[in-house]
Amino acid sequence: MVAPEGLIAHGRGECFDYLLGERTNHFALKAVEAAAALILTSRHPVISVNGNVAALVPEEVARLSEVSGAKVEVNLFYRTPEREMAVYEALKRAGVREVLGVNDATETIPELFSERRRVSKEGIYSADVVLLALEDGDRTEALVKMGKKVISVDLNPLSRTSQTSTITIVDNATRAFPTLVKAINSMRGRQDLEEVLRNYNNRSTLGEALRFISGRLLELS
Ligand code: PTJ
Repeated sequence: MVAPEGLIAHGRGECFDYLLGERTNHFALKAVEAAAALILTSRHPVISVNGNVAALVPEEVARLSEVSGAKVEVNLFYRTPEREMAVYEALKRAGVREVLGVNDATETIPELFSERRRVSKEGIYSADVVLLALEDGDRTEALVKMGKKVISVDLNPLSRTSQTSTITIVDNATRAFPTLVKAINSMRGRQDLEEVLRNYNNRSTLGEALRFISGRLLELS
């Protein structure tokens, strides 16, 4: 399921997780609250799944899709029929009812080239909100340029995905997905969701993450 480059991405993430203390910090919780508000007020949310996400959190993707009504789409950077099928089957085994992006990736994301462009018309192409994790910066940026709101899960607050997303959850995907499921369940029906979104500032959340890492390194040294 995972591309060799995905293993490198995973290792990079582990390094940042050490710097973050391997726990969900206050800035991640703030981003999760905003992400839950955005998903609950969205018209057509979609969870974009690559090889790393399918390997790390397939059940959590199924649960998130169930509680939020978000569609699930396979979207691979290194797309091969074998990897497509492996990710599709992992999601199905985990309980995702409908998996888009395998036989129906007929639309294209402008500004991206070759196989990375292909997306489903019912999924990412028509989504207003896309949730992704461990994702490549070019693709995140292209989705934002298409007018999508992007929620990303990324342990590195300096990555281009983190820097260009609408909401960045700086946390391990294995902790962030279950936290987001809980937040959606507890915030459903709240009247102040728009206000939560208005008060959220991703720049300052990323700044908090960097200050946390810096403070932790000083403390440890
Ligand atoms: O499966 P494909 O073909 O779509 O390929 C996926 C690739 C390899 C293209 C994709 O994962 C990738 O390129 O990722 P990057 O650009 O290396 O970025 C991955 C980001 O995720 C880095 O900033 C890592 O620090 C971060 N990361 C790694 N592990 C985790 C993580 N973030 C959250 N949770 C993790 N467990």
